Amino acid sequence: MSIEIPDGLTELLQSFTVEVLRNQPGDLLDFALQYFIQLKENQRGSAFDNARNSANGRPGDNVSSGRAVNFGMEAVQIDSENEEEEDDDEEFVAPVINRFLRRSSVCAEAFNPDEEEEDKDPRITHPKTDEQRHRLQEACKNILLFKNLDPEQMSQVLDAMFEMSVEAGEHIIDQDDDGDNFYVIERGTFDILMKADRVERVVGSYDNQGSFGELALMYNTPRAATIIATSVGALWCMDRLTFRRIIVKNNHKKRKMYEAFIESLPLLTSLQVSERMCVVDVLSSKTYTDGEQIIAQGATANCFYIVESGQVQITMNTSKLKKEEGEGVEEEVEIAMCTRGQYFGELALVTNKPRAASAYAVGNVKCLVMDVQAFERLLGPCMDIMKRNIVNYDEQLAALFRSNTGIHDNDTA
Ligand code: 1OR
Ligand code: 1OR
Repeated sequence: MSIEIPDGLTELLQSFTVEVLRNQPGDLLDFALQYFIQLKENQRGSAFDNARNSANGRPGDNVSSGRAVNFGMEAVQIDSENEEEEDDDEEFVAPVINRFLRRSSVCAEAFNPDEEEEDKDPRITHPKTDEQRHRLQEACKNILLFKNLDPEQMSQVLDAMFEMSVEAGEHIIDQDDDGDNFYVIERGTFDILMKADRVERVVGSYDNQGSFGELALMYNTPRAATIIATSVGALWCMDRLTFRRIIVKNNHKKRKMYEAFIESLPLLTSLQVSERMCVVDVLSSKTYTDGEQIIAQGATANCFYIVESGQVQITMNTSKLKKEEGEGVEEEVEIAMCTRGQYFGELALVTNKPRAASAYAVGNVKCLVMDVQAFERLLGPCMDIMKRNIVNYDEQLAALFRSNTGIHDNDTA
């Protein structure tokens, strides 16, 4: 008796196996679940993708062959000028994400350096005056994506960047376009707009700092949002090839380094494996010395923190805890201590208010830091856990407030 092998089974299993080998997931079952769900989602969205891809002159995916989901996208296309053994069929792999359902979690394994030839591309250098280089260094000082680069990589980044002036109203990026450059803001304000059900609305903004345009380059997806200048401004731009050669390659290392730690975080349990890896892509590690202030109460919030090592003391100014200020000198009291795996700095981002407390390093501390845009984009599914904690803060604050003002629950009796 012969057993009939259903059409497509071999290809389906083959492509799944390739993805497993490429990604080496910690949890195979979770990965398989996600892989096949995305395959199904892509199948549903393929009519749109195929139309769009053919408009772009790009081959659409052959969903039925089981090649539609590729977490290790674009191992072949990038740096392709020097790759002779490139296979036409593999030239372009469509984005994994269903743009309409899961827009907020654009993510995938972006690069496999083992499959790429080291540094074959000519380095791109845009000559700069000392004054320009100084301004560029200032603008790049706080860019999280650059934080983990070694000095040689950083110098290549600075060499490759070029300046661009912008006018108010200018579209720097249009949603759904292909990605060309990554941008660092030197000055100016910019709106972030996204389309949902054909209606475009402002979902965020940049105010004279930060960077954008990394997602399309990291994951080879269409631009996830539109970015419009709302004032005159200046940007530093980095071409796609340099971005991939340096930043994406560095992210690959980061994934290996932080995979186990990220998997262990209770906060991120609601995220799928590949989403957790995308969290790693946007995190950067910052170190603080004993007593150094990480967050200042009352300040505007830009970042979210996870303690990687050491302890972080959270303190609050006593005026916040007392009904009557007045007589005494204000002091800061400890309200919490965060250790490895715990997070802080979420409250101001969730409530859109200034920082509720300060944070200080106790001894040497390492934190993983994420900017507000990435926080909003990636941590939506973790919001329930955060909100439960925020309710705790409120209860504790109310209790402290009562004890400092002599008001007790049973006083009312
Ligand atoms: P890109 O290459 O896709 C558009 O081009 C850029 O907008 C994108 O990279 C990011 O750098 C930037 N969701 C997606 N992209 C965002 C977001 C965002 N914010 C900034 N960009 N958000 C999720 C909204 C559900 C956050 C909004 C605050
Ligand atoms: P943030 O963005 O406001 C300060 O910056 C961070 O301190 C805050 O987010 C929280 O992540 C963290 N009340 C308010 N914020 C707290 C608290 C807290 N604990 C830690 N943070 N309370 C302590 C509850 C054990 C209540 C205060 C009495």
